Amino acid sequence: MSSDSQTLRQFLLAEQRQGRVEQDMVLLIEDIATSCRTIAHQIRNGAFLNILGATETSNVQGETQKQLDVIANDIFIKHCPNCARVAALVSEEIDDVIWLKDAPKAGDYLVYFDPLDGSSNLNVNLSVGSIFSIVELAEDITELSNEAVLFSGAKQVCAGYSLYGPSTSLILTTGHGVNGFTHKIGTGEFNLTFPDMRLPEETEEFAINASRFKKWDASITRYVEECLEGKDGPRGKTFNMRWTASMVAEVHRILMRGGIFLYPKDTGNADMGGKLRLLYEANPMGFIVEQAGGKASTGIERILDVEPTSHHQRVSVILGSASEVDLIDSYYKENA
Ligand code: AHM
Ligand code: MG
Repeated sequence: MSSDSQTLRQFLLAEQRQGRVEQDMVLLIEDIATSCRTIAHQIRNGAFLNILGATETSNVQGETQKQLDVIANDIFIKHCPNCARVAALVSEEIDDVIWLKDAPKAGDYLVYFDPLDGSSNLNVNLSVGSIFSIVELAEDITELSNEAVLFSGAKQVCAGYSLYGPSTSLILTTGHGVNGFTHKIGTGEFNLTFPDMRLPEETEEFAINASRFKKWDASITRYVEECLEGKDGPRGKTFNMRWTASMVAEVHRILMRGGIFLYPKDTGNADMGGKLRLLYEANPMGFIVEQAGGKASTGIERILDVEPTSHHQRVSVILGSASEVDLIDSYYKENA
């Protein structure tokens, strides 16, 4: 990839000329990209700014917030309202929906985000990321409630994430495939470095937190055991395993070289409905993975078809290479 590849703005304006994205969406994506660049800067200087530790507050999920969770959240909240069509913000770190308009109209945008995912990795200097999802309202909203933002992932018009790894990436879909950008040190631009990302159909790599194996249901247990049996088992091939405890890093690896990521509902998290949140973690990642040719399922249904019942709802997540997701879905059918 040449060092003068398209900037994010050039890419988005070309998409706009093809009628694939509206001008207001271009502005909103650019504001999100600015948020991610700013968050990356804070993370990379976190040790000097003394902001890598925890706060004394908890979020609505009952999790202790890291200082950078709060800083990243503030950065998203500062930049996203620049676009005049943003009607509401839904953040992992904020209990209630933040309404920016008194009377949201059809065509306005709802922005859902996890400002800093995997933040338990911060103080050990491992990868973290930001995840976002955008829904365009099909109808006016008359009552400003938390319930008014409950739309299935199939309604998303844009989703993406930024990975704060050795370099800062921005991965984006507006429903026309997936494109990856890298933050260029020096110019400060995001440049298109991974056009039209496609994830391989077949894989020999899976990612799951294996410390929870006693809590898994029969379908997940069977899948993982068969992978571990390797060449002599029913899969007839050797599998590799990875777990970074950062969903953004896992999804990025899977987009780049295939694989499957599992954070299923199990007996340890069933009372909450799972671990990962539907509206700002599972839905955007599901949209991206599908747009790259993969699949995303709860085991029972396509993640993007789950009808949400609350804005911080959690869900079982199985996503990645299509054939592996299909196989796990078939185990759930057999065990139903
Ligand atoms: P967070 O949003 O509170 O950071 O939690 C989500 C993260 C995911 O990035 C990751 O896949 C998972 O939690 C790791 O969980 P565990 O620590 O149970 O392995
Ligand atoms: Mg998260």
